[in-house]
Amino acid sequence: MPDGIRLHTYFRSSASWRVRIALHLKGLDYQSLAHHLRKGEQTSDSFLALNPQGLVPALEVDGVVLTQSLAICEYLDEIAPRPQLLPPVPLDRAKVRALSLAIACDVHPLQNLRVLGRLRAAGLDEDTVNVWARDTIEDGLAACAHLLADYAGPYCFGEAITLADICLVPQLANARRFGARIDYPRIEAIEEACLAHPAFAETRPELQPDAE
Ligand SMILES: N[C@@H](CCC(=O)N[C@@H](CS)C(=O)NCC(=O)O)C(=O)O
Repeated sequence: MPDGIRLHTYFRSSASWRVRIALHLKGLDYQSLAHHLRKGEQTSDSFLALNPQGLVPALEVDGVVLTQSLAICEYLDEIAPRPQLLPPVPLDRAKVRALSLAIACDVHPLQNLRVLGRLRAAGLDEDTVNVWARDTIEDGLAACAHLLADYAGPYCFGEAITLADICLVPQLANARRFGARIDYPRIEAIEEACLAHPAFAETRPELQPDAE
């Protein structure tokens, strides 16, 4: 097990929340280092030296820097295999990854701070930018509802929390922030089940030391 884990984070960052949930589930202690994204601290030379992408989260493990929340979660799953974030059966694992990637690759990046900033810089007004973010999230959640339709709860893919839940719940917080519709009973039930679990409840954005 690593001697020292440092998480570079921001309270409202949903990608950072994914990692906080995984660390909590695995019972791994870590030190939190906050970077204020709205003040642009992710673009400082010192942060770019850690993560040239200028994005949180980044995880320092015994001095080695890991980036990309899903790669970090899979790393944590490998060093601390219980509880498993990815199911043992390859077909199930592919389904969990597909939902996780649908959110992390196809929804979240389109409503990310820098993308919305670029839309504003291109001349879009605030309402149009918000509609972009809201519609992007609504399209993604509609697809997720379909991807989950054949599975029973309480979590996305059954009785065990997986990487899919770790991606879905933080994305729902973003959905609320942008006023996106979340009226899918299955998704609402998954969120409720997850938030009843300490790994989700105790790592919520509003409980972070840098929360505003
Ligand atoms: N694919 C990356 C996304 C990371 C990401 O977009 N982080 C956001 C916060 S949730 C960020 O740092 N945004 C800063 C910016 O857009 O400048 C991951 O999963 O780690």
